[in-house]
Amino acid sequence: MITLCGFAVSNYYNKVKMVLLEKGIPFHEEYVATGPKDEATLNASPLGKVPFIRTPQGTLCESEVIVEYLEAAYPSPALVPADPWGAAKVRELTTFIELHLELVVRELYPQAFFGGTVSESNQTRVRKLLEKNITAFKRLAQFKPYVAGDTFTSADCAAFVSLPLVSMASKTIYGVDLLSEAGVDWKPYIKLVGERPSAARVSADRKAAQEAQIAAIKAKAAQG
Ligand SMILES: N[C@@H](CCC(=O)N[C@@H](CS)C(=O)NCC(=O)O)C(=O)O
Repeated sequence: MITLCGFAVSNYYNKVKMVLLEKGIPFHEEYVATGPKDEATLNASPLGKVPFIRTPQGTLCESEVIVEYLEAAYPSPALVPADPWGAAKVRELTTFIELHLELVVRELYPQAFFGGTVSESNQTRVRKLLEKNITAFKRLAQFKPYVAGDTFTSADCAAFVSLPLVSMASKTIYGVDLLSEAGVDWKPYIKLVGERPSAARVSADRKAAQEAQIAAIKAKAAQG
């Protein structure tokens, strides 16, 4: 049995969870927070990042590596086309979403979601890069109706968890949803994918985890 380690608010955790659910792979979830780590956790994920998985063979970190392992070990239903070209196009999109959109917009999260601040100069630098990268992503993304074309793929698992973050963070920091402003019609796409049972479960679990987090913060504040 596979154990998925991390937490339900993490987009990378949720991408892997969606793949597990889409493939019908039995799995347990184990809550692992980020921050200070014990030796066992660092041996599984040396940067202390989530997600990672525990398997009977050992542990594995880096969400896209995990997704590729799951695709190879549990090929049916396929979330990546069998032909090498189709498979590469799916990976190209996932790389664009995670490396050129999510990793860039992540710099805004401290202020957008966690009550911290991002300096004006960093906000300006990130905006420039995001605008450039979103324009580039628009050239690749198909939305016909799925991000890589007419078939649901693992790139949709990446897009479903990351595109709303690009929109929300940019809207909060700049007052503009940079995805929509660039003409990326992401909302109907997220609605379509959101109707899949895997996506609905991931979203419901994320919402419950976020509500629990907020309740815990309030309870701590009330204690003084
Ligand atoms: N490249 C990693 C990124 C994972 C990642 O950044 N996870 C976040 C949570 S969404 C995390 O663990 N952050 C804590 C940290 O960077 O120390 C992957 O794809 O698994």
